[in-house]
Amino acid sequence: MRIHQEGNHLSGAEDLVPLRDVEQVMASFSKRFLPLLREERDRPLQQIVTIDPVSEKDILRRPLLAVQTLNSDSTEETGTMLSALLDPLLPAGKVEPVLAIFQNEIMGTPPRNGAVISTSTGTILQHGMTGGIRTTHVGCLPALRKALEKELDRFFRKPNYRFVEALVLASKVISSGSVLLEICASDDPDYTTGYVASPLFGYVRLPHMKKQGLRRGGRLYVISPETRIPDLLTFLRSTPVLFDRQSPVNHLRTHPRLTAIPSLNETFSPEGPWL
Ligand code: PML
Ligand code: MG
Repeated sequence: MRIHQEGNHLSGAEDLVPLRDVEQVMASFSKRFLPLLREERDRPLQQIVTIDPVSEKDILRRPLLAVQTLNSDSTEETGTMLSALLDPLLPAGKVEPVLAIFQNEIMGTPPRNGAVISTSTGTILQHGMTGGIRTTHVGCLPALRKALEKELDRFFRKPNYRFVEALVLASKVISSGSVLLEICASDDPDYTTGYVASPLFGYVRLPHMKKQGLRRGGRLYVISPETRIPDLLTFLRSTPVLFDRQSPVNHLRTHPRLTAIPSLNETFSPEGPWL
């Protein structure tokens, strides 16, 4: 379910659920968006519902990325850490050009409907440059989603209500095997936490990714040189991926400023069948 205003994406929610749960999930998404739809505004919003039936045999099952969080009190501290995280993920000398793309194309222009893609050497790909690439067809086992949501207030400073959906999306993007890293800042002016996702560090939550009140944000996917772009786009846009388990933290690269959160990582074991 997506909420648009004159073709611009404002908010969205999606899941991969058995047929018998569709009605209930739709009702819960509608309830979530009702306050937004009721807000008074000069231009009306559109509520767009898409139901895309997929066969169970086509669903890939994957573990979520492991989660770490940065302890930071300012955008300056977070900026320094962002460069330190990108350094081992990119070829020598490419941190600056990639961060410049993030600053110019994501933080320097009005929000797009999806992600921008660049190569690890700092070239922007034209695919979806205007509207951006939207990653869809993701889901998370309900018990796993609940287990994650239960832990949030214990470990994260608020606001944190966007965390689980961002983790699910980033986990799909990185599971493609072609995306070396993703950098994200929310376009919500009141939500200042962002993240960097990568196979090496997992999902690193970054408080103070941007200043409060800034209506700018979005996602940058940085891909490896061997990437076959059409295959990547097909995977991101239409391959159904269900996240059904957490990831162990023991394979993660970490850093003295990062805290890995075990209970968001390896404690969950699914109960019973999904279907
Ligand atoms: C978005 O608004 O779509 C981005 C959400 C980023 C969530 C970061 C977090 O809370 O971990
Ligand atoms: Mg968003």
